[in-house]
Amino acid sequence: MLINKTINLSKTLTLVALAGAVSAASASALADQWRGWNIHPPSYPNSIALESFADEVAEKTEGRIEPKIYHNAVLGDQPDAIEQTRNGALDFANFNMGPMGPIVSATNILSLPFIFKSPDDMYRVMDSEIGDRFADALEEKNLMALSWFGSGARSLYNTDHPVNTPVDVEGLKVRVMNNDLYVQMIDELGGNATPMAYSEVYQSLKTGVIDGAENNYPSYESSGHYEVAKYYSLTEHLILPECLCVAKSSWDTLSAEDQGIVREAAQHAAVEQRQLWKERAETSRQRVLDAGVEINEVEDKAAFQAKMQPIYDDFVAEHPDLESLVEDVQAAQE
Ligand code: BDP
Repeated sequence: MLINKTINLSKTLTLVALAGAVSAASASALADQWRGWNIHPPSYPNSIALESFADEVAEKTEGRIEPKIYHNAVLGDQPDAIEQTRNGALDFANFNMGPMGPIVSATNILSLPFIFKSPDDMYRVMDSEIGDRFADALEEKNLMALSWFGSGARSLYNTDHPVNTPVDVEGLKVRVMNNDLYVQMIDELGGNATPMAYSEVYQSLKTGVIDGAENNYPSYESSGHYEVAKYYSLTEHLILPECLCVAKSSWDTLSAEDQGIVREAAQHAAVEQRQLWKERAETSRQRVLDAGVEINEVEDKAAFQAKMQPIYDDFVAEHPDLESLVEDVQAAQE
């Protein structure tokens, strides 16, 4: 009797366990497992905001979508991740508009040096109907830009000397993001541009393959570039928006309700990112100063702007269809 009872009990337990496994399996078969790409380490403002996005989406869709973020570019460098998101191998990502230029021509407008007067102007323009036009251009290439993050202003830094005037850039080997516009930008200043993946910059600075690069305070600090390139010069030549982008193929499978949830979560994430960004920019500035970095103001930014004017002229000559959008971005800041 006792033996029989034990057998029955263990059978029952097995059945219960099986039923549990089956229902868990069917729940996760129903759930959309979303893979998200991120270039930054987990403590970076963008990363924290992406995690909030993932949590809000999972919670509000009651697990119908389960986003998971892969930080530190473990799924590939940025140009590669853009391709993967366009073809649906990745579901979402935070992309900078710099490396987007070779794929979505209109976004090159955002990469024209000094196109935005300040990060606040950038936010204002991107949050307006003008930002929607950039989102439309991205959508044509299978990327849904659901909200805009900030990335401050990018400035030049190098291992050798402070940059005060364009002459100080002459002969410097400067890493740029993957975009011909940036090659031209450094060329116009008399430097030698080297397009290179972000992950390779630290080692290249250290071994002298390049002399410098350009980035905002949080990236200059979190990447450790400040340890090897100690002169940070406030040229503030690029103020680039970033998107929280979802693959169009993933987006199109969603119900209208879930699209609403995902869009709203992306907008909340942007509000959080912008606030965290502000704080982190200051913390990073202080950290690099404490580490002995020499930061210099650039008094005559107009001199840099003048040197870079041919970039505008060539861009408009090559893309006459985009001239009015360039003008609209400028006029929105007057
Ligand atoms: C950072 C951007 C990141 C870029 C990186 C770079 O947030 O998307 O990949 O600069 O310079 O500021 O490559």
